[in-house]
Amino acid sequence: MELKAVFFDLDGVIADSEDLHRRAFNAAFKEFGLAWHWDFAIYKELLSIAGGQERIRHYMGRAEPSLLKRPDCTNFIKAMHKGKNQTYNELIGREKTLLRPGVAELIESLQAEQIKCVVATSTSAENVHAALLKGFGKGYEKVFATIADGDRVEEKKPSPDLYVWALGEIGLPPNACLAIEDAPRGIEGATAADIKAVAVVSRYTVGEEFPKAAAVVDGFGSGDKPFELLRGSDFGMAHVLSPQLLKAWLGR
Ligand code: XBP
Repeated sequence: MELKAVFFDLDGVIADSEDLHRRAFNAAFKEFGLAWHWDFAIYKELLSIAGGQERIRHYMGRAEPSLLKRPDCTNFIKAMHKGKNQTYNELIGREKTLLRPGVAELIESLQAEQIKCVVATSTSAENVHAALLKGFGKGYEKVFATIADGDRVEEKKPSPDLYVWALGEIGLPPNACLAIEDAPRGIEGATAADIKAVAVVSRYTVGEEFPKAAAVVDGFGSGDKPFELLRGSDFGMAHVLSPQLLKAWLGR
């Protein structure tokens, strides 16, 4: 089947933003009087839980389970997450660039071939808006055929729901699409929706296993900084993610 659409995860794939989320979570914990601190190692582990509110609830269960019994626990988590998002927005504003090197070039070359670009992320709508606005400017909605954010579905990744929702929006079968993810649970979500997926590892997922990925690389690659192929075939092509290479991976 011909490649008609490419799904991009947001945090870790389009944007190098996961550490900003981490710092924003820590600021919210402080603001809400919690002596919690998520360092790199803890956050790496917690990234297996998709969604900010889900991640807070999960950690609460292990760090301070009595809080889960508070009658206003859900609202407490919601308020903390809201505070976290405000800080995240401020942190984004201070960044020079948020996009991972090479992603804008890949999106441009896909569009030149009329291949749709889609965002598929567990992240909440307001944070998706903030990140894409920073990355692509006011016209970001025109860059993507559709944006599947975490508020669209009940079950986030590794559930296939986001992907299934997005397939419905663009009206394409899964075998005409390829997903780019940086984390195993993202690859799970895409493949559970029958979409072939490749991993572009990020700073938080280096060294992880991606058993279901068709290929694994360490970045998008560019002329002066080609990606390293960690698994799969490059079909003899240059180590830069290009429509040709994505088509070759889909074809396998
Ligand atoms: C992204 C996430 C999100 C962000 C924060 O998942 O897990 O939780 O870390 O999102 P994926 P919030 O990259 O697999 O799509 O906006 O919910 O805080």
